[in-house]
Amino acid sequence: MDQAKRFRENPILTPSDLNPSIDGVEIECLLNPGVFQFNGKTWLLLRVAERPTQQEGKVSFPVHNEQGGVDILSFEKDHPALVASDPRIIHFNGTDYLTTLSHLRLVCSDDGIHFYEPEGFAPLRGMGTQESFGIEDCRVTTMNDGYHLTYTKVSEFGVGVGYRFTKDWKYFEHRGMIFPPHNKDCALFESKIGGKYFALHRPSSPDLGGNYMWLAESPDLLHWGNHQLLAVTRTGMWDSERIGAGASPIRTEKGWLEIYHGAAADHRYCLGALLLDHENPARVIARSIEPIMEPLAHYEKFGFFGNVVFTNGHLVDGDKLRIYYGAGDKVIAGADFSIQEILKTLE
Ligand code: MAN
Repeated sequence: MDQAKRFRENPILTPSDLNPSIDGVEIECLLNPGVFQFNGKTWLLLRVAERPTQQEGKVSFPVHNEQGGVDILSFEKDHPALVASDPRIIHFNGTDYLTTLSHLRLVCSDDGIHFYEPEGFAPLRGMGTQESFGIEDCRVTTMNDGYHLTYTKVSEFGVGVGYRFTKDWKYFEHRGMIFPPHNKDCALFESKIGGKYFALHRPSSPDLGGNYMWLAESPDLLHWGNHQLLAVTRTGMWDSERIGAGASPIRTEKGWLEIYHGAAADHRYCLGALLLDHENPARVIARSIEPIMEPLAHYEKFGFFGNVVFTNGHLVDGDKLRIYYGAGDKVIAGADFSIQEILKTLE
């Protein structure tokens, strides 16, 4: 059952609320923000997806070049070597491309509902060959020493997990790729368990296996090992094709509560919950049978890629879980949940 209390103001941010990051492109989608608190405000680290205005008979999209600038590539729509059946991804002559280029942009708010772009905070952009198709879907994990950013690095060589660290959102330490392709949806635990760091991640093994959630541990957040399978897709259910972690697991009295996304073959993205053991997070205590949130609102059903609710950022205040999410791969929305209510569905 859908338990989300959606904000009355939804969607809270749409592409026209921001300016494109460079000349010659438009903002096509705002999606999947990381969330954190800083300087007494609520901040979102938005994924901003851009591309040039599309011309009749052509598909055009930006990519980063080796100098750190942006080139526009363009293919004829009726070219026999072009496969363009998914609005998000195309194949040309054996190479895969994304139809948009994403960067990450900071916005902040005093009330958690009305967001604006503050002065003096530069966007985060793809850098180097591993990020030539952009950076996406950043989880922001707040720890004692600062903010740990785990995000999707995309290039023609694959999709992997990147890691950057900051204390002030102005200077960033680039800590490289922590999970190589194909991997995404990496959420760090905010505290150590038994002296070790833990992360949820989602490798894909489509030929044998699937898009499953795994757990890894690390002494230093850089070197990850002892990988353990955590949860698989479920045949015949809403999460039969792919699953992946949302933001950091939430410590509750019953265990670690993880909000995750799942989709079936029809690409309808819903949210569910997993409950993991406090001491041994590789042990799943319970899992949602029904989604806790489904694409129901108009702005969730229709968009750049409709029928999507996707979250990778939240704030917890007592029993209140406030998620920010990408709706229809197009706009940003927010919703509140009661943690106790979610836990009840996991009994
Ligand atoms: C999938 C979707 C897209 C995303 C790419 C690369 O196709 O999740 O939104 O851009 O993967 O991560």
